[in-house]
Amino acid sequence: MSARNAFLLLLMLIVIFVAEGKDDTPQRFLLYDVNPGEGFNLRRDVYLRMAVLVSHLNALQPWTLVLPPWSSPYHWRSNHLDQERIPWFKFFDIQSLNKFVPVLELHDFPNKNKHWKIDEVIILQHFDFQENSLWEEKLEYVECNESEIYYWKEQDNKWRGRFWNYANISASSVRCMALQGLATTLIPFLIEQKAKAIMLDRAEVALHHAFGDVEYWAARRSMRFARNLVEAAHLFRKSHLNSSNESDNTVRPNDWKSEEQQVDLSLNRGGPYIGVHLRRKDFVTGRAKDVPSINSAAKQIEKLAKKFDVGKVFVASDGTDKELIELRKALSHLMVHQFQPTKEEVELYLDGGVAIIEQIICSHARAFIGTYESTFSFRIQEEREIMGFHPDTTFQRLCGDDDVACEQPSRWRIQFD
Ligand SMILES: Nc1nc2c(ncn2[C@@H]2O[C@H](COP(=O)(O)OP(=O)(O)O)[C@@H](O)[C@H]2O)c(=O)[nH]1
Ligand SMILES: [Mg+2]
Repeated sequence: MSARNAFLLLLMLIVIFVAEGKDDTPQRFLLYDVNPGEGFNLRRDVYLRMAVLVSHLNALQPWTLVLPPWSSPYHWRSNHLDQERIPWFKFFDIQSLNKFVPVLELHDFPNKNKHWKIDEVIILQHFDFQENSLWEEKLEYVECNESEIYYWKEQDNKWRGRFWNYANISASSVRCMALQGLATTLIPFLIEQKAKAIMLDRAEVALHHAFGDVEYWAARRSMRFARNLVEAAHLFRKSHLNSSNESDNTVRPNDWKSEEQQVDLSLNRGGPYIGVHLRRKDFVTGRAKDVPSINSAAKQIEKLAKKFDVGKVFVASDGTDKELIELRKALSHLMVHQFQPTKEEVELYLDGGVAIIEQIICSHARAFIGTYESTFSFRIQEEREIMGFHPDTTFQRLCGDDDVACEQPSRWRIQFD
């Protein structure tokens, strides 16, 4: 071998060595899932808890958060559509999420011949309730609550389970852990594990690290919606509600990281309409005291329209056609608008996307009124906080028919650094 070739060989070996050396701290992956009964908007809240957890983990080791595909929560009613295993990009701006913590769609999670392997599944559960015990952060391995285990071991010694309705995912181990604490309470445990890919199931058991602080809001601000949904909402605002970011004074930078706290808290920002979220279905029976009749809702909406001096109302609702016809009748003095997608639009946006378009339109209104304890309404309030609306225009809710006291929503105000 010539001296030159020997030198090149040496150089190559050094390059390989250095590249290998970088792998000393291998990439680790956090996957998660939520109680199947939980709806879309609570799931978005659980995402924030996991994203903040991964952000803290990343200060110690390189971790990536794997985005759990969406599968038909029971509220998605377009049964003719396949609404299983929906990737996040259908609803959210992945690049924007990535600017808070590294995220990966499940289909991009490393696999072998289209088989995905998770090293460890940890099913979180609550500690048994003990009267008079002081609250302290704690976690320990426990026996699985029979009712909460969705996993089984097959003959190949691998665990199968729901896994977001994918058949080609398995886990090497499944254990249950009782947790009383914050998502970040799990950090020492997660760091200590040797497993490369860990999944937390029932992740909603873990609480927010610090609900409502600057970091929470940074994660929340990174949850920008998919561009086509934003555009559909903007088109609707323009053509039906005389509303645009320019005329409403709600222009925002493309990158949430360069967003600044809005200082114009005038009551006149937003489009010239009232945004209403009228949650019906299970809320009508489940929370009868706190949810108004259609007639009472109409009276409350009318009052608000008068107060803000607007003649238009945008109604987002999961109510029946009959309920909405009744509402329109009772609001005959006002122009009532709903987002009524064509068949093609539903196919394109899916039920989840349609709901998001309605949320965006509500969030841009001069004033918003939501439904008591609906996470769908909460997410609209947050969106309005991010845009810097006056809190008096945001934290309002429809009151039950006989609820004279009618407590208004807590004002979870945005925090910027
Ligand atoms: N399109 C549309 N869907 C809604 C509306 N309100 C509720 N839904 C649907 O019902 C689900 C409600 O569940 P969830 O997100 O858990 O919110 P919550 O139950 O109100 O706290 C939403 O995810 C939507 O699919 C609405 O105003 N418009
Ligand atoms: Mg729900």
